[in-house]
Amino acid sequence: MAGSSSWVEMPGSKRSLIELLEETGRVAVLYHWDSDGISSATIIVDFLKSNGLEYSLHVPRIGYYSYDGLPIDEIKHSKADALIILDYALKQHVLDKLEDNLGIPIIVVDHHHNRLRERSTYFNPVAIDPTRRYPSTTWVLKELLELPLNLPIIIGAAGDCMEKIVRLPQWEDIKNYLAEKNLDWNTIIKASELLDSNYKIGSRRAVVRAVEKLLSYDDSLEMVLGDEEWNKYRLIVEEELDRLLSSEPAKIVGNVLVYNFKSKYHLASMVTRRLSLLHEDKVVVVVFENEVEELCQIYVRSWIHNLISLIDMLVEEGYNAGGKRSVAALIVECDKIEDALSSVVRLLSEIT
Ligand SMILES: [Mn+2]
Repeated sequence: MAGSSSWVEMPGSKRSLIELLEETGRVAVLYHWDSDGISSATIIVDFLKSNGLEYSLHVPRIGYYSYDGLPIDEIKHSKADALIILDYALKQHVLDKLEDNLGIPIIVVDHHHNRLRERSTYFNPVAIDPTRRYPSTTWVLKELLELPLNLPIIIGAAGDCMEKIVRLPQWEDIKNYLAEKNLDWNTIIKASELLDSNYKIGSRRAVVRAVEKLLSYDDSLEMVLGDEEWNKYRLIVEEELDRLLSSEPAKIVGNVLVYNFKSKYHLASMVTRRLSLLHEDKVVVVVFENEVEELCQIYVRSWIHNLISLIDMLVEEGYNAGGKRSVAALIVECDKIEDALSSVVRLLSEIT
């Protein structure tokens, strides 16, 4: 694999992922609840099964990116020899605490903006070189496991990039794959939205089931699109999304549109994405309260500005923030949401 060996051999990842997995008897797989996370877990499970290795599947508390959201007891009970974390960007100090508590090695595969980790095996080409663009964690896995393009890989990329995939260098390969299989990108996006509906409805069990189902569908897009459970959830969340999208911004500050939403579903990411597509020349800020989880989040999206510096500044100010070039996300205690929003708007005025 000449193309990717330069970053595979970086500090913290001296051995290849294939070698590491092959020598681990039982692997606990912890993955992000979205379609890239589900697809990444499916790729790993496929690899583990084909190599006669055992595994267990684990999903964090939906909406949480901190130590509190991790299913520690569940992972301990799995009696795994190693934990692999997919598409789920935890801060380095959280990974340290997790590794100490579990007492097993942690392997990370990710494409989110993060600091490079020396302590455990850390496969993240974007942490090595922030100028590199990776559409999805599935794409990182494609290179690490030396896989040809397949349905889970492109569903992961569709989930994270949607119609903006055409701006990425990987689009050329995807385009050829689609032409060869006589598929179109909008249908792949639809498949990714079906997978996402499992977390949007708020069901961690559905997110676990989704991996086994996607694997059993064996590259058949028709089977994915026809899944009854996912279609049922999708209808429910689309109806709720329509309700949210009908509202006006609560506030407009220069080119920043601020929206306020409350819902029992996990729609912060999706509503922000849809709004940013409606207002491509603006920065969209969404303050979102999940009434079931008492979870408050702020999402920021821009297609024009690189939000990496915003994320760094928010972290410096002590916020639990993360994301990518085009999206920043913060989790805030609900009674401190107004202060956090002021910080976001102030910092945005500095970078935009
Ligand atoms: Mn991802």
